[in-house]
Amino acid sequence: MKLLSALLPLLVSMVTSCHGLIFPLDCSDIYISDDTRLSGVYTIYPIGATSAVQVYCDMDSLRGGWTVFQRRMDGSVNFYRGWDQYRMGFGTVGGEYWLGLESLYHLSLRKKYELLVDMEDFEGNKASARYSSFSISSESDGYKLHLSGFTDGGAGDALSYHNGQKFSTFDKDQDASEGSNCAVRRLGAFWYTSCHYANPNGVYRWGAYDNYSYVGVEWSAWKGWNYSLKTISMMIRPVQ
Ligand SMILES: [Ca+2]
Repeated sequence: MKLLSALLPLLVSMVTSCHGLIFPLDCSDIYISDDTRLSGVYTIYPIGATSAVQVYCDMDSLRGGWTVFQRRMDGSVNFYRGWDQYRMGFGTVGGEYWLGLESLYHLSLRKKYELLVDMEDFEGNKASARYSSFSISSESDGYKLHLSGFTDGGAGDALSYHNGQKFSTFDKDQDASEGSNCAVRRLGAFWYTSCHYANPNGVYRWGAYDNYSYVGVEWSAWKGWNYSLKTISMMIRPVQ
């Protein structure tokens, strides 16, 4: 009995320290527990032990540990979807997907994150944009975007224009464009202002196009508004 009471605090501290390992909140918890892990699909628990959700972890970019919440790569998944889908997430985690605003909000509550946006065009060029602070507010506040601290990785800053905006889908217009719905006009879903400098959830269009402008998978600061990117992924990692 005496031994047990002596061991109990030790056991409690072991269970507590293993908690991040058993129920990792994000990809950085997985990375910290074993930094030899490869990029790929893992299970995380953004809203606690009963909230298992699959996610793609980028263990390569800038030393790894990134939780990918948005990814386009081949046009295989339709991103023109409504509020409930953007709220809860959709797609194929090994391919194209959207993690979901509710998970993203809960992650924002638990840690301070930075944001990395990696992208590639159809000519094989790569570029990125990094923001030292990233969070979104609750659903009741429209999942408003908060970011700052831009660092250029060649792509330029296309997101600061969207800072402070609520998230909009074709069936929930919370943009700054009075009398029009940016999600419908730009065939996507995003933190639209009136309307966008970046449209990562737009229509997958295989490079340059000259008809029906502004609806592609765009990062205007790098390729303009009439070039749809080959790949783009948005990912977060706790600030060190
Ligand atoms: Ca509007």
